[in-house]
Amino acid sequence: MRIVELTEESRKDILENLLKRSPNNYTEFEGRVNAIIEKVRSDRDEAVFSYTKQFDGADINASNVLVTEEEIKEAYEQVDQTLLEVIRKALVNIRKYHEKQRQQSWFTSEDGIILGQKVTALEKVGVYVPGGKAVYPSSVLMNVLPAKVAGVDRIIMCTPPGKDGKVYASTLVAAKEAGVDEIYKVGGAQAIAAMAFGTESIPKVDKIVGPGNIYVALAKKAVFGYVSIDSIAGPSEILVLADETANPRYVAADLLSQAEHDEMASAILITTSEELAKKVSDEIDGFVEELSRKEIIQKSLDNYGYILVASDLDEAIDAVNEIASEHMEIVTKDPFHVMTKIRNAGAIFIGEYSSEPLGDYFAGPNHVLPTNGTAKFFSALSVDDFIKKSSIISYSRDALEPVYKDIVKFAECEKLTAHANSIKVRFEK
Ligand code: HSO
Ligand code: ZN
Repeated sequence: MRIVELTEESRKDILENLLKRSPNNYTEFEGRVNAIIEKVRSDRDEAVFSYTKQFDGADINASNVLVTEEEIKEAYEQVDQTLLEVIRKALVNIRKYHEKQRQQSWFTSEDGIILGQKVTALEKVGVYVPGGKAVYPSSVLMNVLPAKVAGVDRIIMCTPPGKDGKVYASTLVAAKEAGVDEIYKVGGAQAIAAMAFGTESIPKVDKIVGPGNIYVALAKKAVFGYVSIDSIAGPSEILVLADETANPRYVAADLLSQAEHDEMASAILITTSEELAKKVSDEIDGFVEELSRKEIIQKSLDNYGYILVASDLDEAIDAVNEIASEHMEIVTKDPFHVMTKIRNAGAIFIGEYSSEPLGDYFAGPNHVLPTNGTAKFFSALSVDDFIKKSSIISYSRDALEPVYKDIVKFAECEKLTAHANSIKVRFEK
């Protein structure tokens, strides 16, 4: 893996290279995606089923689009029973973590004035689950559980069928365990359009979450405003900040864990130790040979992998904050102190036993995280994504009277006399 000295210049070049991966840059697919959305909006089920035939090669219609109880039972029989136990254990941790995020409504009452914020869960949520290359039951849990904990009434799922019209058993089992209400065998931009606008078979939802390929990502962007969406996920990222105390073998293994996701994934080590840099590079060479996704890893490292050597920890931390990685690990002396200086990162893993896959599968925090520098302003998927807040305002006559003229003044200044009138009318003699 290339070793580069961290300078103003190298930092700028690397950032530019990383940002190329943003889904915002794939405008060339927008036309096709918009055409699919329009067609589904006008022809509804008919369009959805004909795209499913065209893109997935499956014969889906109104009578078999919904996964049946029978199919779910079959999935439970097929799925590895040890995996099922692991899913259940992870589920407990994820639920427990998200329960901490629940927000309460609040009210204040003072001198005839009651103000507050009423927290309400969204009514209907649609979770998209990709098929093909990226069948991740862990992502099913991560997308569904925060909605469940928030108290969403109805959670539906769309996932593409194979040619045989079947859906992956592990997806079905994870969905059932997490508490999904209905699963539809539809994928791609057509699934996003169906959930955004509704069809005869597929209900319109209030929010669509979940990862997908570029067509799914662009479709989610296009329907934003008709429905809410989670953020648009880009390729996975890991950034390890390490000093001379780090174990090079662990650091190398952790970098590769995210590089294996896809060729656009990025794995970066920033270290103050030149010696560690060299050792990690050697360890990586050793590991890559043994790993099954060797080709993907090699491409990802060639494209977006860096070992950066910084002259001191402050300079290293500055670069960490500028890159704003999806995941970061701190493997230094006094890592909790270093953590206080990290401003931008989706998830921070602290200490040498907190390797990134622990968070992907098991610890409890959500693995749906901001990518592509968006950790500067976005957070992990959470219960907050599935609630909304209504403001509460109640004034008594006695509370309104001393301030009513102020409000009238404000309204008149904006030349909104009907606004002024609605206040004045209450104090007519
Ligand atoms: N690391 C991915 C999530 C995932 N990893 C799912 C394994 N399975 C999010 O960046
Ligand atoms: Zn991962």
